[in-house]
Amino acid sequence: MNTRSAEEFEKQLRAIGQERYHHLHPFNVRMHAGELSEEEFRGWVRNRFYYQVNLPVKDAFILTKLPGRDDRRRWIQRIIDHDGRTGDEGGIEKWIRLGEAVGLSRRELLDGESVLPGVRFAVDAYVDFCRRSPWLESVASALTELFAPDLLSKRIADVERHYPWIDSDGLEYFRARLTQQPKDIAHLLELVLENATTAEQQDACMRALEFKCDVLWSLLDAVQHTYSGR
Ligand code: PQQ
Repeated sequence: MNTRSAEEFEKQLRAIGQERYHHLHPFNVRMHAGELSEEEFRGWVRNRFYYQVNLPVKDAFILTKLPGRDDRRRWIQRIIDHDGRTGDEGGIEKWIRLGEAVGLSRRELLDGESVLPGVRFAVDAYVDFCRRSPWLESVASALTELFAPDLLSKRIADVERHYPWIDSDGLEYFRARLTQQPKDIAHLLELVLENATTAEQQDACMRALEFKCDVLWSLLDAVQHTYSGR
């Protein structure tokens, strides 16, 4: 296989999202259709929190491997976006507010005891992938973010419409991501498109993105199995 042009490579990466990003998962489809019970919604928020708290951890592993100072300066912002800093609440804190809006306590979220085994396995596999893979593949695994903005805008609108029992302030996490994510996406694309210069590297990036789609899919499988009995 010859090296793809950057344009063709990006097209193929985007095609992976069209086919297997978690917007297609039946649990997500039901969320948007307003079909989730309060218990199912809480189950999702509680378990997704385990993904949220691990994002800055996997980003820290990647940070140690990025070869250049400029890229590290940009990447470190991802950790700050989630962990926050004094006077600047981060994404994890905003997710806790979402938890409170659906009736979960801060303590319940932070102790992590009720995280489902399947969710734990999937998220831990993602962190481990980012810890042990070459930086290019670890970075490529975050490319699911390419597909997130469309889903997030739709999620804000559909949750507001179908779940009036959830205080709209609880959705601040998603609103903030819509403003933070474009810079992440630009950086991811720049790193991957410019540095995957052989067909083998491009293939490895595509496999990394597929793996990450599977992580997100498995998370919803586990939540659906337990909370929706399907
Ligand atoms: N993915 C990453 C990543 O892998 O580095 C970081 C984020 C995602 C976020 O900060 C998100 O908020 C996020 N949200 C969704 C979502 O709510 O559907 C999906 C994803 C994703 O595609 O991995 C991320």
